Amino acid sequence: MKTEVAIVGAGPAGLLLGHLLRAEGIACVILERQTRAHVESRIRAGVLEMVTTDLMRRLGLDARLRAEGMVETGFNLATDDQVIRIDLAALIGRHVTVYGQTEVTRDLIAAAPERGLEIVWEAADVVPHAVDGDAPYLTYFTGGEAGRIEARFVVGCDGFHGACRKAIPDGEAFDHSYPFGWLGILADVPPCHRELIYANTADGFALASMRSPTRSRYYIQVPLTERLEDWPAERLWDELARRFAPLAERRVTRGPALEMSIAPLRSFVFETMRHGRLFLAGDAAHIVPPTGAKGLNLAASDVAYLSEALIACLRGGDEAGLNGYERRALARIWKAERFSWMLTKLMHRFPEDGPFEHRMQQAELDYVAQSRAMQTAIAENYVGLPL
Ligand code: RFL
Ligand code: PHB
Repeated sequence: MKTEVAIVGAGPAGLLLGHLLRAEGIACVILERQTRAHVESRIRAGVLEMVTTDLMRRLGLDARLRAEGMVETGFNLATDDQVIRIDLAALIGRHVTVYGQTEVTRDLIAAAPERGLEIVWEAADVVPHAVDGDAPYLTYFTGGEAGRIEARFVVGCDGFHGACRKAIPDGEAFDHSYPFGWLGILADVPPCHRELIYANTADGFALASMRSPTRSRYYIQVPLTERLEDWPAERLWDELARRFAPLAERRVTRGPALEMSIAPLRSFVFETMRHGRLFLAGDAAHIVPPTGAKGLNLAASDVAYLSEALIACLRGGDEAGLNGYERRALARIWKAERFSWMLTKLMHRFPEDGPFEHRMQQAELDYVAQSRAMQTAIAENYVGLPL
């Protein structure tokens, strides 16, 4: 098979990139390791920046997002004794949209055939070859048969555990891990609060989020040693009820879990995002802890930059954009890394922290509560910095 751009991974980064390139008539193929059903059922992010919703609108693929997405004009930072509302609309005149990553992925996959975007599902053992020359190619297996795609460019959108980053010999990894994870639950029950609440409680961090007026998503901070088997849904509901009772508009409504999972928290940036004709985008190049709701949105901004650069090169022969991709992308990535790290530090209970560190968190939150400048800085970062 021959194409212009071969993309590895059909997560948000790969699918958005594929559609942005197809919109300019560029030939591309996506190789995805998993089945379509698996990709469409992964429960992950929930909060979209306007950068991300604007891309969906530009592609003309935002009909369901506009109909079903919940426009959020504010969110809350809470402690056991105060709830600080960050009024996004009043502070900066912008908003975010609650719309599941699962739904974004489904919309992009459903529109692929009509836009001529080919996705090869269950492509095993994908390996990039000859990326430092001008004839790169990918090899893979589907159903036991060997496949090969020759392309002008290869883009690794294959997530944190993907194959493409490993094909870059000379990168530098900046890595930071946190001594806890998030235990999450998704359930068809009305959320306890109209807007998201990020809470730093005596028992640890908790987040009340949602997917719709009838579907809730909650998380709590748990030690890394915690196992899912030890958390029957009722135990988690008890914990959530206790943490949110003093903070939320309504009691936490319980229901059967549609999904429960534990995700470790990590900050990671890989520099360089390019090796010859191989580029990285999204989680393949960087990870943020979910506290700032930045992961999916960074994947979207990476491919906004990269699609522009690939189009300029493939259609106009101008390589300047490709040469500048990494610098442009990293400038935005590091600011999102900083914000996610800062909000994680502010809102979680760290096992190594003592009373002094806790007073520092309280003082900072008190300052946020009183200072429009602090709230504005948080709001600007939460809705996403401009492209
Ligand atoms: P993905 O989504 O991981 O997609 C990568 C795709 O590549 C495939 N793949 C391969 N395919 C072929 N060959 C290989 N060797 C391959 N290796 C992997 C995988 O099967 C997959 O389909 O990466 P992408 O596209 O860069 O998107 C990144 C986002 O998924 C991620 O950053 C977010 O989910 C992070 N995140 C959040 N981001 C937000 O912007 N807002 C949020 O509210 C938010 N909440 C979250 C989150 C992530 C979470 N978890 C589970 C880590 C909440 C949680 C709990
Ligand atoms: C979610 O709804 O899954 C969600 C919301 C906000 C975050 C992280 C996850 O910061």
